[in-house]
Amino acid sequence: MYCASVFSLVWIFINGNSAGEKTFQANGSEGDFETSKATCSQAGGLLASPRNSAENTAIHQIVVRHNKKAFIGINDIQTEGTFKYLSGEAIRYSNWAAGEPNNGGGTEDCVEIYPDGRWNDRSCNEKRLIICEF
Ligand code: 291
Ligand code: CA
Repeated sequence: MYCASVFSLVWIFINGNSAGEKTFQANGSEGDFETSKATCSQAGGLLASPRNSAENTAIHQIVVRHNKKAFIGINDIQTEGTFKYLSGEAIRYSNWAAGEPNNGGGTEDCVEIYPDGRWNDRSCNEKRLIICEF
């Protein structure tokens, strides 16, 4: 195995941004929901989409490291109150903050993850840390 791959695996292990088959990465850049989705897709990945608590924890750690909230690949753009992955599949795992989702102002269809790992529905037009999964 090449040195770079070994270092990458060590880095992922130390920083804990891997869960199961997935690795999660951020480079500090920010964007609204559409920009975040496009950025990850251009990089050959997907906007980070936690499907269980291990994945959520890995994403949470990146949010803490950068001290910036991030969008996740979950929204209720299509049907208010029904949160789905980018694939269109309905979510089964969630980690909402108390009182969320509340569709504040009637315009909150995207989901941000807070520095405590909990989720809040929020306007898709906010700019957030871009975290991709590969
Ligand atoms: C409150 C809560 C959240 C909501 C958020 C936004 C703020 O959190 O009601 O559910 O998503 O407000 O409505 O939007 C703007 N424009 O400030 C405040 C943050 C901790
Ligand atoms: Ca909200």
